[in-house]
Amino acid sequence: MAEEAAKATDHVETFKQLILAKLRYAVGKDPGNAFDHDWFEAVALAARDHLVDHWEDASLQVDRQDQKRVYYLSLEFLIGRLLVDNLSNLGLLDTAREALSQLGVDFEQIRDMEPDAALGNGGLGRLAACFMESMASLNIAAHGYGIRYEHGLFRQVVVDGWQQEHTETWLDFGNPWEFERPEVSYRIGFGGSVANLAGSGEVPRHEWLPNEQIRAIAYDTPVVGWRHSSVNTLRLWRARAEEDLKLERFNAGDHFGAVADVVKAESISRVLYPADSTEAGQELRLRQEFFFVSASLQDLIARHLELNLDIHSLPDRVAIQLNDTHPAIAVAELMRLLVDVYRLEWFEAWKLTVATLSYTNHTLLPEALESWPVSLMERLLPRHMQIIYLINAYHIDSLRAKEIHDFELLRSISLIDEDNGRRVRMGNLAFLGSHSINGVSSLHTNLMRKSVFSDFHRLYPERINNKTNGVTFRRWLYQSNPQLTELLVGAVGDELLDNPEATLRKLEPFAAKASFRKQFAAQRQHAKRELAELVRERMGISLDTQAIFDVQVKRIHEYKRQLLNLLHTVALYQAMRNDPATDWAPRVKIFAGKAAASYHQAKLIIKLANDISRTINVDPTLRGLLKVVFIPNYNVSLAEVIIPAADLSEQISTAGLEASGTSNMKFALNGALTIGTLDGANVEMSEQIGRENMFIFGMTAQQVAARSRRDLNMSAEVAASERLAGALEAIRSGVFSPDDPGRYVGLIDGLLAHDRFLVCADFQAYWDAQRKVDMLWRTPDRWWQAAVLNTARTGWFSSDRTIREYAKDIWKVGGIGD
Ligand code: NTF
Repeated sequence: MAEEAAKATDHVETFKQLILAKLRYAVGKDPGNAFDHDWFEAVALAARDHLVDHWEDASLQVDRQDQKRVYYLSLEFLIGRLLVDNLSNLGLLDTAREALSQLGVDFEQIRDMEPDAALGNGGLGRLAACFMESMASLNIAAHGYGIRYEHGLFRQVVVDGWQQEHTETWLDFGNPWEFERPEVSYRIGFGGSVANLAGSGEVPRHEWLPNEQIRAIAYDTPVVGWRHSSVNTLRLWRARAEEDLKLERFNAGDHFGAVADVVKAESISRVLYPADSTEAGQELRLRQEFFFVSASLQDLIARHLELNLDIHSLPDRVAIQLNDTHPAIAVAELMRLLVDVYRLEWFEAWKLTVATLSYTNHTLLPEALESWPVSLMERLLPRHMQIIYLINAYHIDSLRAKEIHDFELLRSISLIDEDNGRRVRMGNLAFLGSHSINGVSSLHTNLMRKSVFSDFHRLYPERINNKTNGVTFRRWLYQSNPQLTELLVGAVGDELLDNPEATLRKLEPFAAKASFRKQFAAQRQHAKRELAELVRERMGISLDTQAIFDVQVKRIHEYKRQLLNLLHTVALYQAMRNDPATDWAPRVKIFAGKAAASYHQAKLIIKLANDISRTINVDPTLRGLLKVVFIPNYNVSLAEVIIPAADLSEQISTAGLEASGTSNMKFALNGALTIGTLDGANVEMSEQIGRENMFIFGMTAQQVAARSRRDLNMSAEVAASERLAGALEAIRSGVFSPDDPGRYVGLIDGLLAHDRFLVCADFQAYWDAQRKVDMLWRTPDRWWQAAVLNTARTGWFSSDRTIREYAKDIWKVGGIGD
């Protein structure tokens, strides 16, 4: 014991010296004149030294063992902060904390200096980040490939209740985690023409002659697994012009013209997801997609060949996962590289392509399915357009050869949509070019088989498979909720940290122990006080931490139905006012989330939440029983504070529309009870956790489909519910918007006439479920029993489980040393 303590002291001393050295020689400061940010940088750089040591070991091991590698291509990685993540996985968190405290520096303050790496919009991007961490933890040799956006997701500022978007500037102080690799760079072409190089009678040979070339420069960030099991690489590409300056033009006095190409080239990696509703925006988005796909494919093929491997062995050594259709152009680019550059015969190249690629679908919403105008593709990627036509033609030939002549079927599986001004369907391209197509929850995968890909599914019944999403418990339990983690470890042992999937189950018997429930509730109180403090500091609103913290945080979208939650809020407000004598359970309604800049309806919903909040929070008749807050600028770091503090998790999307959801898992893991529809992964959560420990309500996906076929007019539903009618009327008539009484007339009238997301249709069921919430809250024994069971039964939703399934079923890879 004494020996261990001495060792720990040693480690602290060594780490302290490392921090001081970084502060002095890398940051150029002394402890006397260092700002908080300087300390953050020094600690990050100290941690990075440790990462690098393990990083080298890991890549040597992969090479030595000739491991098959996984490449995860994603336009988004929603990483958040890395300091605690890295320190914690390196086993250095306590060491760093102690070292800093000896230096008189507050760790929490330092931690807050790190900006979020917000290189993603929401679930899809955060899933990519969880997957990177799990792959490293499971010793799978993996690379993430994406774009190093100079500006991540916009910073949301709420002014007078309205969302404003401000440029996000995460790189302003540099990024201590990344390594710029100027020597790793590839040429990316756009436009131009295609030369036919074959003489008459020869096999056709083509060469793409782009008329625009830019450079992709690599930036590498190490991704460390739990207990530094291995360290993988996230390689993000930055766009650069071939030439920094057209000197001739500059000398001729054309100073702007001299750098015009630079601006155009570099705009590709300037900002995440430019709005794609305008023509220019659309083109930039396609440029981003091709840019990172081409750089990544060139890079991974170069690595494959460097290892002296034959190009024919690509699928034996390489698995490429396409995160949604954003990288789907990879199908055509890989074909181009194999056929035009490596001179493979077409059908051989096609076999390799399909065997190497696999594709994950993340949404069935028709407006989110990508397609590109043929004219744009022809102009920007002429050779790829030819290849897409060829893939299509060969495919249709092969079906005709099998006596499949059904015109409707051929039309629906075609890569070209002929109905809407000729467009390339990226989902169809990704499907056809992949050996595996997966959905992200059991319900979503089944709906995929029946809807978007039903015709493909008939032709290729073995290709569609399900991989239910998961989340990394390192970030979403150990790091975000250390107090709860400590309590759980105390109960079931520290095996929890290494094998939570199995160990969490051992918590079940503790649900019946009053003393444990009490401690569990005390941890929640602690987290709620921290969140309340944040809300007080940022917004000047004080919250009653004895109230139910009822939380809906996610992107603002009509299908996620924040509006349903707001209608309930208003109805509850009215009921409380009408009936002050009733013993109402006190509630705090917490909202957060960003709306796409061009999504007017979503922005109006944010305004409504703020209007409702402003009215309700000051109403003295409520005696503080109900409060509403909309916390601005939701991001990963804010989620890490909010999720541990939630009593109730709102997962109330219209059934059939939320592909999976992942915050639903994070909330349950932290012991919140879910109120939710049978949608996405909620279905599987209810199977694991037990319906009796959740508040499941509303129409099923099947009922939604049937009701939608009938009509979307809600007069009957509104007539049947006085409560709903009252809430709608209050919003419509301007009770919450006295400054502009007509503000919500359009919103409410639209809802009544055409309720696409069945908000009104599910209202009564939702109201009833909320009253069950109140009832359970009044019997704390039962509430906390259910809460403990939620945590105990969420082990299956670890992204380690998800990644193991991808590795076994799709990628056919094992871990290092397996
Ligand atoms: C999202 N899709 C889905 O909406 C979520 O339900 C799901 O949990 C995540 O993906 C992760 O699978 C998207 O963000 C997108 F872009 F596909 F619409």
